[in-house]
Amino acid sequence: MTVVATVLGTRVHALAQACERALLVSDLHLPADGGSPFAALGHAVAAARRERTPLFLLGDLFDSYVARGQARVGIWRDTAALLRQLADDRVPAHVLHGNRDFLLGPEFAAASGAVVVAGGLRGALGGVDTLLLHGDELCQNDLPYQRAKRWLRHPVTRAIARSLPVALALRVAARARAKSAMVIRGGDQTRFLPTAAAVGAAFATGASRLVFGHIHRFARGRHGVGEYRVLPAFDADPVGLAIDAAGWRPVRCTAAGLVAVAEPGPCPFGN
Ligand SMILES: [Mn+2]
Repeated sequence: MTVVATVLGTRVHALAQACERALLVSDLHLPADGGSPFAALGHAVAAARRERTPLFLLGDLFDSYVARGQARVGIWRDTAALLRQLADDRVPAHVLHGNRDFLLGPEFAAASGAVVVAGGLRGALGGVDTLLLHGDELCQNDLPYQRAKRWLRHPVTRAIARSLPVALALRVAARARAKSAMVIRGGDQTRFLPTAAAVGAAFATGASRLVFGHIHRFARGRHGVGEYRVLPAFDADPVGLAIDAAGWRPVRCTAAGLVAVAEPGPCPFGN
């Protein structure tokens, strides 16, 4: 994929082709047992197939993904098989790396038929120049996280992690999640908000719209001349964003299809 910009260390790739329609969801955190978030992803995939709408998963599809062996077992294999239904129908699916599954690699792309994007994505969605990010890079006040991100994503760390046996990889991931949850509970919550400067850096790419997740808040607002949307955590409420030529609107993914939901308010930004 062609890298067209770098935003706060995140490489932004060009979307290969414009999409008249799109369905975007984020932060599914699919657990090992699948559960209701996996069922809701099934509803999203069914709607995307029915309406031939490209699907974009904006990161943290999985609660954790570390080793390449995971793509052959459990929820990771089942999710790849679910996304494969889209590929079989020639409906494109893109999976952006999140902070919990940035080790998703070519084995998952091969199994699912989805495009795995190691960073952000920019392209025309519903005729509007749109930038998609996971959103962790926007939380510039979370200095311990931003520092850890640098060594966690070092090629040597990644190569070791991706080759771990699955059982060991899952233990390592569970320990990291527990530590992160403790840090988040104990921290000054404004530290975990996107900063206004970071959102400005995203719009400095020239995109008219910005969509991200990561902070698990459902929001929309304006920043300068740009418009942004923040997707909620899909495992808490399976709400995504439907985009077409008429605009962009939040929808809930249900067994009965995509159901419109009320528009949220703006997101507070850190300084
Ligand atoms: Mn995240």
